[in-house]
Amino acid sequence: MKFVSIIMGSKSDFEVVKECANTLKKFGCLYEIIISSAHRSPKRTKEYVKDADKRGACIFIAAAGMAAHLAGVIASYTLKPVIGIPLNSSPLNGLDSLLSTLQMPSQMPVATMSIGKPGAINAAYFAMQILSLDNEELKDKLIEDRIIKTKKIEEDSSDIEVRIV
Ligand code: RP5
Repeated sequence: MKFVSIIMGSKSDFEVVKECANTLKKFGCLYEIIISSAHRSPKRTKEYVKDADKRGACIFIAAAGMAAHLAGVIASYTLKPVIGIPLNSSPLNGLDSLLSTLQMPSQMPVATMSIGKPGAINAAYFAMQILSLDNEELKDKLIEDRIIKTKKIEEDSSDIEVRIV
């Protein structure tokens, strides 16, 4: 069975990471979610990734703050795509986790999203866009979602817009 695996570095990350899980849920996308840290529980992280990979995880989403090595470490244990969510859990406002998630060496990619909640939601969308390559039902749901968003912009604008001519 195919599923998306979400891993976060700490319980304190859940408030933001649940936005990712909720987005996948909204589209009926199967996911697992666990806490495991690249630094505090490296053995658990390695074992979980290898096991989830075998059980059908087709995309890994890694969310971490501070010196955020979680996504990169996960990428070292799997060939499945890894999506990183840098979190704003430090006095550096997430710039530290953004750079440590994003700046991977050559030949070890991590698709890094924006910091915090927008990144958590985008991670789910990015994962679903990959899955929709061979899932017509999911693709149709994503197309419908785009249509709704476009209509909303037009409606919002029509309430306030002023045009010359
Ligand atoms: C990272 O350190 C976690 O991903 C979290 O964002 C940050 C702080 O963790 P806690 O000290 O709140 O557990 O590993």
